[in-house]
Amino acid sequence: MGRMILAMTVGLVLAGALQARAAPAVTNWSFEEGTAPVWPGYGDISGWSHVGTGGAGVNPASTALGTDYSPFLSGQAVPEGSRIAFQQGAGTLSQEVSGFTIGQVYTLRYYVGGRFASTGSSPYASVGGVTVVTEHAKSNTGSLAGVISAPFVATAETLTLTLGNGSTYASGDNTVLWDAVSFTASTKLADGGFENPVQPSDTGWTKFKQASGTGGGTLAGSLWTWTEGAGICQNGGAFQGAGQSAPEGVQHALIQQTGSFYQTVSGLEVGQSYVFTWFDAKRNDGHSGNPYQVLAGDTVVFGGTTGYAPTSTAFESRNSKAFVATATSMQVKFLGLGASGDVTTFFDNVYISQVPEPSSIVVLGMGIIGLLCYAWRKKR
Ligand SMILES: [Ca+2]
Ligand SMILES: [Ca+2]
Repeated sequence: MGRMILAMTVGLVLAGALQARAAPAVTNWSFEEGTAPVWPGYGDISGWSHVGTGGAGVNPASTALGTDYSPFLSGQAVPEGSRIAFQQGAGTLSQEVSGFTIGQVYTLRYYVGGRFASTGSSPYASVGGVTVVTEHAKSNTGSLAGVISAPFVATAETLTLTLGNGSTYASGDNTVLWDAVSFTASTKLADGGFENPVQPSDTGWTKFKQASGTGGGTLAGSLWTWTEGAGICQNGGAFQGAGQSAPEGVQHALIQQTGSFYQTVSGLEVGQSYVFTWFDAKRNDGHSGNPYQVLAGDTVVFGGTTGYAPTSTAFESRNSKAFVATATSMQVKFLGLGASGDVTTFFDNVYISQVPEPSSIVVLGMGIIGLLCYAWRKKR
């Protein structure tokens, strides 16, 4: 009975958090506003300030008439609407964004791309001066890629959003492409930071517990269900010979081999798209990462068929594919796939976020229906 009330309470808390909070709006978020760009596209970007060594502007979708109408987009599809922004050389695009709730967690989402396959750029993003997407290499890989930032806590109602291009991975004309820049309010899952229950804080082998029984701590009272080699460990314990601190709090989860941990997430809106975000790292001391999947219900939303094994001992931000809620409650499961050996992956800070562009999914759905109608007509 107590467990049932607890589960209902968790559901209610999530229901309020997931559905009630509006996300702050980014001005000209998809670069569709302002005067039509003139070839090759250099010019002001409505709502955004540009500072940098090179030019910036807007490119529309290619006309695909054999003319390189949008030289920076270079034939790639526009992810949202019919225009993208480009930024050439090191510098920033920025604007003030209002409407944040102080203390609320948000994630930043956008599409990012490069101009040429043979040369690279170095995109990154910050909010309120805090880096939320670290500088990384980007070239033209055929399409712009969706990026979801690490969750961050709003420290003011108005924060500066900066889309930057550095020089670490730059080559050639160092062009980065942007589209569909938006924020979404995020909700930490119940015990999403694995700080509960507190593991013993004395030394070595007592500072963790696995469902298989190993370790001196306990998993009793956790809002996750644990199996086999999955469990919780505290900073400074036996799994952290070289001192890998949890990115949130002082504890994180771990999975060895085929262990798993899962819980039911309540308060979902049927038909709405969501993503999970979290941090992972491989165990230190020369051990390999354990390949794992993340499942929403029965659907694999991260890791593919063979799983993903982290190769870094530093915690890094990951996100699932977007999935559509088919019920108001769905199970999320982190599942280890390591068949044998001392393979261990760490996890921390699991969040769920609404995908803020349901209109694009509706359009895609209509597109598929349109194609089916076309095929049906053609067949007749
Ligand atoms: Ca756009
Ligand atoms: Ca933690």
